[in-house]
Amino acid sequence: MQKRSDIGLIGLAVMGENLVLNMESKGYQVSVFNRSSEKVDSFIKGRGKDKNILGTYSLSELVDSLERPRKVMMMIKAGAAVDATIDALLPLLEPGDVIIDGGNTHYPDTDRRVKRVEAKGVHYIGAGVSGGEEGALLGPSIMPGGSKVAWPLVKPIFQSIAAKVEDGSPCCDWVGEDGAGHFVKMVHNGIEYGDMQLITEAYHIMKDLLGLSADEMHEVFKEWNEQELDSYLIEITRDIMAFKDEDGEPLVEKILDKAGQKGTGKWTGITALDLGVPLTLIGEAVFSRCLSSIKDERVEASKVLSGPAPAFEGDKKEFIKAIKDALYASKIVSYAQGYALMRAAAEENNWNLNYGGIALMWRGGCIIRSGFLGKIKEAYDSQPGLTNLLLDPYFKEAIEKAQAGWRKVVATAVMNGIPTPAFATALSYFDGYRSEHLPANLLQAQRDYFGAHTYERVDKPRGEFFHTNWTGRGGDTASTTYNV
Ligand code: NBP
Repeated sequence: MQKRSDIGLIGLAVMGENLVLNMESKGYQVSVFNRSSEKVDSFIKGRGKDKNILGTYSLSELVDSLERPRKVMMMIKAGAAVDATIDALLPLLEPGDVIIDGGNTHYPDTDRRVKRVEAKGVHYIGAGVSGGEEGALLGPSIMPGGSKVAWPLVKPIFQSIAAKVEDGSPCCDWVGEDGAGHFVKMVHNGIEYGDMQLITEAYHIMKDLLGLSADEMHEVFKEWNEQELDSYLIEITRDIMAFKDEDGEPLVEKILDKAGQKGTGKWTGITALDLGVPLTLIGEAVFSRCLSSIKDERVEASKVLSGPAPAFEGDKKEFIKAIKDALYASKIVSYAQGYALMRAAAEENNWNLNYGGIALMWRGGCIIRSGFLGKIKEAYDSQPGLTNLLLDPYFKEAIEKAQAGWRKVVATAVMNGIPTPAFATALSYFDGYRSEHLPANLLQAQRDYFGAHTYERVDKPRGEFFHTNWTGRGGDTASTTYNV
């Protein structure tokens, strides 16, 4: 191992180790560094043994071991650790070198770091990496953004280690400027929250209303995974349903119903609120985890508050089909909302996002991978300026087909006291989005009544604002008209 390494990687935890092994397996020589040096030793002597991997014990040793322009990738805990590592790296690097952050960084931090690092003549790439441990080793989805001039320098490495779809296209392409890569990764994670919530709602109805056993649900998910819902998350749900604890009972039923979260769904929701985008399904998915997490409070409330006892009458097989329709239609709405968020962010930040390319990046390697994303890619490839996915002919037809079953499931769940916040909010969004008239006229009247916030009229040109002295006691002075 005489030559200098092609890339350096900092952070030998689960993601870093596996990415290094993936890169090495594709013919790249990789130098590695970890804050706690014993992890370098154990990696070099363990999984990295007899491989084209060079252990280093200081950042300067790492940097000195790299081919110019140097490429240094951080795979460490997001936040202050990333800033501290950049601080330590910058004096060691030269203009033209590249720092890459592959962690789960919040995109405004990447926006800030791109500017800071570029001011020193060094390039900066914030790359979302999805796929967990196995993806990192065998092919993750990688979403890079930041200093575009640096993309050709890292492209061969990233595209060779990324997951590939059937035709061999890599699930990695340039996303956009500044923090666009980490932004798209954040939306990916938000959509993942939504997909998971939808599956849990289907499970809840099948279990508590239809009385299906885990084995029966295993068969249902198995069948769904062979149809239009085919996806990694349906596939693992199928397998979870079949997984038995030591006593032969389904393990899933022994797991406490208290969901955790690490913040990316919350960030997606906050960004949507900031940009004024109705991202209702992901919002409900985050809040559902919050509601689940107050388990003790719910246990107490269950002793006090009552509702209908679920009782199903009808054809179970038909109803299972309707649940599939509800899940599919809601999933289309969730992706439509996620794409609307990306469009709004692109406009706000002057990013030139490639929407079809993003669908392709999510098509393989990552947690939300599915055949469905191939259809989204086709939709944006044929209409790059598509305002809303619901208006694409394929998805319009799919929703039309699923609509009756979707409505039946939401209504039945409501009547039986089974919460389906994501199915229901998706349907409300769909009904709202397809409405020429919404009751916001009354809302504007209320705002003008109590706060002189003014309103526009349907019989006057847009942009002309009126105030009415509703009670005769108010004056004619109106509040300033602006939107936040
Ligand atoms: P962790 O997120 O658990 O981070 C551990 C690594 O960060 C170790 O190498 C640790 O060094 C290093 N580190 C810490 Br903690 N503080 C540091 C500091 N101040 N300076 C330098 N290094 C520091 O590892 P991970 O699960 O492999 O994830 C790495 C990144 O990838 C994270 O941003 C994560 O959110 C993201 N990600 C994770 C997954 C996943 O499935 N796990 C998937 C996709 C993305 P030490 O050994 O000295 O403590």
